[in-house]
Amino acid sequence: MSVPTDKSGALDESYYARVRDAQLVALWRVPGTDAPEPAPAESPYVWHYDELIGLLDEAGSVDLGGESDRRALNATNPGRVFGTTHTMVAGYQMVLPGESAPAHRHTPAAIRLMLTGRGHTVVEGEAVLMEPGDLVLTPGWTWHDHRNDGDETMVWLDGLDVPFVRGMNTQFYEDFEGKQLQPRLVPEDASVSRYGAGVVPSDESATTRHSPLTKYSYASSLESLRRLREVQGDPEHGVSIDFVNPLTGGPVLPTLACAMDLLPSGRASRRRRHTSSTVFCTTQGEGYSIVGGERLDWKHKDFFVVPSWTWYEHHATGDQDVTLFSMSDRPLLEPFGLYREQTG
Ligand code: GTQ
Ligand code: FE2
Repeated sequence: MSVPTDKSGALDESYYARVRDAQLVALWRVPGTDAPEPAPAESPYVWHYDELIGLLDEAGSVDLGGESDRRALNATNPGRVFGTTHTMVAGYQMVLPGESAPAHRHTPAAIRLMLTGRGHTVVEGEAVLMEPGDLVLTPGWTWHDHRNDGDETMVWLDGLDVPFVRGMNTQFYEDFEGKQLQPRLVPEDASVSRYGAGVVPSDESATTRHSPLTKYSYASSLESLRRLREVQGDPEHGVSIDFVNPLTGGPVLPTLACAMDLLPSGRASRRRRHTSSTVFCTTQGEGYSIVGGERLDWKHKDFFVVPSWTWYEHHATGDQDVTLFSMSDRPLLEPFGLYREQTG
C-alpha cells in the first residue's frame, strides 16, 4: 500500500478491540502475511522402534476399551497437537498372534509398511499376505481388516492422511456389519496376480483414484533397486524408486505418494528440500539424517519426519546398504502448482 505523507497519528487498542468484536482482523497485523517462504510449525523428529515397542507391549495385555479397536500409537510432531505432519499421521500398530482387527472403512486413506511378523490385511475382499518390507494399501473408503494368522507378533507402520482429511471437514467412518472380519471375495493376493509384474491386463483402464495393486512386495522393491543401481552405474547418491499406480503411472493414493531409496553403505544422499512433508522409515541398515540442521540417528524400523521446506540429507553408516521407505503428501500439492523443490 502506498502511504501518502500527510497521514499522522495511529490507531489505538480500542480500534483493534472494535475490529475483533466485529469478527474481523486487520491484515496489517496478521503474522506471516508477507512471509517470503513457508515456515512450518512442525519439527524434525525420530521415533525409535526399540523404545516404543515397550509401550506397545504394555497395551498388548489389556482391554483397550476405547474409541478404536486398533492397537496403534500415532506419532505426534513436537510442533503439533495431533499429526506427524500437518497432513499425515504415522505410527506403529501391533497385532498379536491369533488376534484380528475388525473390518471398517473411512475416508482417510492408509498405507501399511510391514515391519515384523506375518499375517493378512483384507482389502475389499482381497486377503493380502504381509511380510516385512511389504507396502500394503488400504485406500480411502475401502473395507479393511487385519489378522495375525502367524505365530509371531505383527508390527507395521501405519501412514494415513487423517490431518488433511479432518482439516477439509471430510472424515466419514463406518464399521463393517457386525464388526466382523469381511468375507474373502477373491483369491489371496489377486491384485498382485493382475498388476504385480510391470504389466497390466489388456483393455483395462483406471476406474479408481488409487492404485488397483494392493501390495508392493519388499522382494520386488529390492530387486528393482538392485537393477536400477546396476544400470545407473552405482551412482554416488544411491537410487530411488516411486511406487506407482500401474494403470496411470501416478502416485499409489490420491493423497499419498510412496517411494524407496537405496543408499549404499558409507554414502550420503543429495541435500534437498521440497514443499511436501515426508515420513521416512528404515527398512534396512542404519545411519543418520541431518534435517533442518538437526542430526537424527536411525536404524532398522525407526521412522522420522522431514517437515515441508526443510533441508535434509541421509547418511548410511553401517556395513549394510540402507533402504529407506518414504511416504509424502506431494500429490496434495502438485495439482495446484504448490510443489517446489530444491537441491544443493
Ligand atoms: O488399521 O485401520 O493407525 O483406521 C489409524 C486408523 C490404523 C487401521 C490407524 C485406522 C487404522
Ligand atoms: Fe482403518
